[in-house]
Amino acid sequence: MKLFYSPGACSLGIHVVLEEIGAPFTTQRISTRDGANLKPEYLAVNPKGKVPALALDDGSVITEYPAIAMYLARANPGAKLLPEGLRAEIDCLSILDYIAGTVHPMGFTRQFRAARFAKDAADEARVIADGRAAAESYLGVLAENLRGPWVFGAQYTVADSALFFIEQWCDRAKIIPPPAILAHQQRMLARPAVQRALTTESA
Ligand SMILES: N[C@@H](CCC(=O)N[C@@H](CS)C(=O)NCC(=O)O)C(=O)O
Repeated sequence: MKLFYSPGACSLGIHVVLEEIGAPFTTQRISTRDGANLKPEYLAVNPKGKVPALALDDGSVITEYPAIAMYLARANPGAKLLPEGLRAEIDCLSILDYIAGTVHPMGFTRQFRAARFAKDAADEARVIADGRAAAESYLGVLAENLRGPWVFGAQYTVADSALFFIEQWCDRAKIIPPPAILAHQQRMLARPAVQRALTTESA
């Protein structure tokens, strides 16, 4: 397997999942800051021009965060990265989708890439403020869904690594999340798999 990631991007959550599983994988840095995600070589991998993308050993490529996370969890049942039972699994998918489809774009992309959403330069401050307010409200929902110590209680799952990239983005956006989220981030930072992913991405 090969993970295409950009340092500190949402792909960090998938990077953590791969480290948690412990199966062999390689990484390729595609820095969105440098526009590497829009170069023809990468568009040949993922025509959407986004990270993460996961290339499997059979040559196929999976895109979209929830799809990659669910694939990795289901393909590696021994790692126990999904809560048990169909109903709980669907709740996990629901969290992944909320993070990838709502919190990420509506809360944080609006802050980090305001120019994309603004009518003109003068409008950017409004877009950032709207993104910040939305992020704060979404973090409240995520805190309510956090049973502790992990999202699904005693079992660590792929929902935790998704929440982690959002927690790291709170630091970047200078947002102080609810205490339960802050405590979860500290627990994540203590995990060896998280430390390995952060070390690779900061190299
Ligand atoms: N819907 C995609 C979104 C992924 C996404 O937006 N990734 C960002 C990095 S966090 C990206 O690649 N941005 C590059 C760009 O938009 O130019 C997913 O959930 O995987």
